[in-house]
Amino acid sequence: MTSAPRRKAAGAAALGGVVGAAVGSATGDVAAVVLRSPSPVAAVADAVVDRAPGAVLRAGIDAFAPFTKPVVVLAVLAVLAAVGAATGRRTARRPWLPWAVAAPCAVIGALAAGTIDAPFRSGVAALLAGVAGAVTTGVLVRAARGGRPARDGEGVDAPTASPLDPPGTRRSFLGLAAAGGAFAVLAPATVRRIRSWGPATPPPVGALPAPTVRGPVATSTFDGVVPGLSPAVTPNDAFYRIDTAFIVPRVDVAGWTLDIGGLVQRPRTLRYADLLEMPLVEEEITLACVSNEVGDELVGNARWTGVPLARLLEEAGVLAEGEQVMSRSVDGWTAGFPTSVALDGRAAMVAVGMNGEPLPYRHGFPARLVVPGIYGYVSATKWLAAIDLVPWDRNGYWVPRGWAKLGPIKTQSRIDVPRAGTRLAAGRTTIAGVAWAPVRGVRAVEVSVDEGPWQRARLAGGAGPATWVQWLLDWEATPGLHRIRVRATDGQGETQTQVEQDVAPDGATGWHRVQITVD
Ligand SMILES: Nc1nc2c(c(=O)[nH]1)N[C@H]1C(S)=C(S)[C@@H](COP(=O)(O)O)O[C@H]1N2
Ligand SMILES: [Mo]
Repeated sequence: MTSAPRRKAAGAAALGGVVGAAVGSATGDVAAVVLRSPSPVAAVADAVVDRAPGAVLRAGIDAFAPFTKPVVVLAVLAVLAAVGAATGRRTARRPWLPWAVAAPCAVIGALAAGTIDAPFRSGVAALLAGVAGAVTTGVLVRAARGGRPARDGEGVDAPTASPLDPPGTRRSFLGLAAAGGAFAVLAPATVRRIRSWGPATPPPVGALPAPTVRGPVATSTFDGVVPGLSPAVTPNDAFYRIDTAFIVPRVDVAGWTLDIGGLVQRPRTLRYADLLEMPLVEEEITLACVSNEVGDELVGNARWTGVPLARLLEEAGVLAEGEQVMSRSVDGWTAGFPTSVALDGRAAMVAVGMNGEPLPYRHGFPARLVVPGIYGYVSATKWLAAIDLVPWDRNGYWVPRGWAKLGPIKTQSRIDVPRAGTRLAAGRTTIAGVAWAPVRGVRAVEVSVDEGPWQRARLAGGAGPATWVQWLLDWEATPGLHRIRVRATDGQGETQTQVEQDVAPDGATGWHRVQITVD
């Protein structure tokens, strides 16, 4: 029979293993944020979601939308905690066990993260995670035992603290476990805070000059009509942020220049003041990330102010071999797209303003590129340092990392209201969302409830082809479980495909659907 103190010690060893697993996971996450590689635990969760076998598991995963990802991450953490507990319990007799368990965990994390991006850095992050997990487990199990090595003949369960153990061992175990737990909980959040630390808006650079040309803006929006519907124009502080910068570059405008060069007749260097002296245009343009999953929020619509890129290229005189506009940021990130895209009449610009203000630091102050109709990863360089005209065979940052060379934005529509998984009262309600197909424009949005007929939604008026459009549909909700789907048709009459495709290599496809309950 196991004595009560013995059980207590075994419990402490198990707790040590759980804390070890938590410290390992958190270390992997922190390392990934610092090294700008995918977080190993999140990557494993992604792999589970993407490769979930069988219809049952798939349905289970879908049922948690839009919380699928957090739920699966929690499940992965729960598995790690269970593995940690089992390991901790057995470590007293086998001091090498935490290493033997951490190694395969680290390999799985490295493979999952490394297949998404940055294989080498993913491996380093996973290695650090494994080492941190194993060391923490070892230290805590030893503390739980009062620092005594295992004796021959002792059972699998850790021995108890004996009257001969130094006083305060228990306290030191609890202190160490608490410290490990605190690290695991606080470090991932803290490192993310550091990542966006600092002022959001640049020091006053003076108000931007008024634009001389204004593009179309939505004349009748549905703002304020349905709570939860995305506003027609996304406020700066709510606009999604995607970049590889660990710390937001905070460029001093006094020393900043933009070089336009490469295969051009007249290379040129512009200062911030030079840009502001040129006639500025203002255009509403929807920016979308290629990594945006169907129904997700890596997309936003802003009113951008800037100098037309076509004008800058015409002044520079692009040579025939300058087939690609390759832009580079102050931190060395690059993006390229066909020169013809910049000259086909769309409102591509070097933007200095976002929604009437100078660009916020995190959105590219002092200047960035905005090109309607192509994903950000091939075009929307923030903290712009240079625009080079180059041959087509040169590649921007993400292309050798498995993303498509061309990145036209795919037609997409999203249900904002009701949110997936919510409960509604029966009766008249409104289904609402946004749809985008830049630069083809959105001609129609249709909604289907429970596989029923497609019904035309009402569209907000006047939005240009480069922006998303809000849509609404009134619905008589009847009690029960319902599935709502949406699809958009672009300005060329092409309806968004139902075929589901992952974000890599050139953007997700499929119809957004939400499941809700009506009481
Ligand atoms: N300098 C720099 N610019 C960048 C990136 C980056 O990593 N570094 N990421 C691009 C990507 S992938 C996207 S989707 C958009 C996002 O712009 P936002 O953060 O202003 O929304 O910026 C683009 N510009
Ligand atoms: Mo992106």
